Amino acid sequence: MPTRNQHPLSQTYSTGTWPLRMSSPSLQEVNDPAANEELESIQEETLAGLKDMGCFGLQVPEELGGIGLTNTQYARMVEVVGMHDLGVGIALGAHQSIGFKGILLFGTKSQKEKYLPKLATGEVHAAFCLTEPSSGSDAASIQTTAELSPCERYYTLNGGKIWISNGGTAEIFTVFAKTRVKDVTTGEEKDKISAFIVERAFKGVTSGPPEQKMGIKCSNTAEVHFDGVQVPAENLLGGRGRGFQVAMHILNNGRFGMASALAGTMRGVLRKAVEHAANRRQFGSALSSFGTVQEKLARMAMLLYVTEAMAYVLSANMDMKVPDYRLEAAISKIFASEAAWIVTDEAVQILGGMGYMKETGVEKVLRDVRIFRIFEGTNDILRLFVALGGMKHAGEELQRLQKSLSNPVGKVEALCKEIVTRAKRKVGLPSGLSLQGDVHPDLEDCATLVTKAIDLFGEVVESLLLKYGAAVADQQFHLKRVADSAIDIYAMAVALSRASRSLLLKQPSAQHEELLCRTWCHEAFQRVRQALREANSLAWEESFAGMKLISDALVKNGGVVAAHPLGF
Ligand code: MYA
Repeated sequence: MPTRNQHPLSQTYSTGTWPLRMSSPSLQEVNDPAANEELESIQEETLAGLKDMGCFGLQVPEELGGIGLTNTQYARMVEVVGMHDLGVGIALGAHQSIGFKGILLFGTKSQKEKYLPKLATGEVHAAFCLTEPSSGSDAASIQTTAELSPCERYYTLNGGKIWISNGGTAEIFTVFAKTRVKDVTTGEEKDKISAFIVERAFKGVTSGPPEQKMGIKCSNTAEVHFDGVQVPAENLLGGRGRGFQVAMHILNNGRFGMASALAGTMRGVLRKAVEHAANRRQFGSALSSFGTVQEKLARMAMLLYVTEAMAYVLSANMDMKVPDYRLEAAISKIFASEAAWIVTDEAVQILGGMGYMKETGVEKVLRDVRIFRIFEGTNDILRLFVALGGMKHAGEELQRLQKSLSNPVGKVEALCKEIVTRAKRKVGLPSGLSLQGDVHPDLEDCATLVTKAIDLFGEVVESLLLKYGAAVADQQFHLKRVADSAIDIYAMAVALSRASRSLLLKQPSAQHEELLCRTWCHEAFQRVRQALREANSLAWEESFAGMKLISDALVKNGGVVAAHPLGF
């Protein structure tokens, strides 16, 4: 049996011609992650090498100076970066994954021609400016304003942005600000967000010193201020009042790179953990012979397997121009960032004292990966987005049923139907809910588990919708569990698709992949069952109510309420 599972790109997807300029030495040869961290910036040699290879314009069309990679090729590229240095990944990602992505997606011909060539070569860098002191997860609440001049030739931009990746180094910013917009039907004026391309060269743009961070230290993070900045009206991006949609679209579109970058990270640390477990002897045996270590390694391998499957299903769907991939993008971001945290933490544990030492390089990765659960939409807010995004669909279906039937008995399985259907696109499985017959016969037991999980999921979503109606949006204890189930079901579906394909293609690692998939699906099914039980049972209602009271008491007391066990 092969010991290494194959990369999902190896046979499944054709990457076409690989347009990256490969004359330069490899990133691993040039880049020194420890030196970058010490410097708190990226070494010149690395930056020059990345520019030479075309890494600053990976998805910019060739005619505009980039190398025009597909999403799948981009994902494969950032996987390599993620394996070697996440800080470099963030600098590159903040530049093109979100920094100038708006120009690429929504820019006019002249905006693209003006800005993209210099950005694609890395001559100038870009940043995405959304977050403000009073506006983090609540992106719609930004306070920065952009007022149109009476002559309508420019907007005056005022406000401040915080924690902006590349904020201190970028020359070009995508900035979100409130603008007054007249409703065409009512004539009423309202504040609506608009997006702008802002140059550092414009008078009134300043940035703060680099923030001192826990990890990804070589990537620059800084405040950016706009003080009466006159932005030409032609620098409006995506239409007046369309900024929220522009921001969401950029974020959805950028999230796919996270899963692949973190898959690279996991591969790197898993290799170190395996090497140590195989070579380190205690009590007369290699660590790898002990059950507790075996369980860790197996779980790490499964998490990597699923993350890779999610990353490349998503990029493939995007390449196939699937119009709406926001749920998959959110799920992939949540899953990958949590998987990377667990895998890296377990690698530190397997490495023991060595894992805690700087020289091994894993403690740095642990610090680097922590931010991924926070930025680009915290996993908490994205869980609500996944649960509500799916339930909205299900709720509409239920309303439709309620209108057409006096007694709505139809099962509301819309979210899962949608998720599973999407997971199956491009991985060789036809659309439709039934997984039976779509998967390799050797994995039918797993397919049965996925369909059972979907049935359970549908029943619980229906029950919650009937119980709470629109107020379900406020039931965050329940929504978290609904999202957890959706994520696990999606993870089962992509693992099943990947392993089925591998078996169908008789890949050398197919038997190993079958094992990864089966073990994953059996565990995930139990988790789904448990999470759904929690979301829909009286016993857990009591527990939720208890947790709410505990939290309220802590907040009221300004900290811990229980007396110290020693009484003083
Ligand atoms: S950048 C900062 C990141 N910030 C965020 O991600 C903010 C998180 N907040 C949100 O996403 C939103 O505010 C939420 C909406 C989701 C909470 N796609 O009433 P609503 C629609 C499409 O629910 P809110 C950073 O961290 C929705 O359907 N549409 O809105 C950089 C509705 O439409 P309609 C969406 O309650 C880090 C409308 O909007 C989405 O305000 C650096 C209003 O919805 C969506 N997602 O809350 C990273 N969400 O009215 C570097 C909502 O029609 C990159 N809507 O029904 C690293 C890259 C990796 C490495 C690469 C290496 C090279």
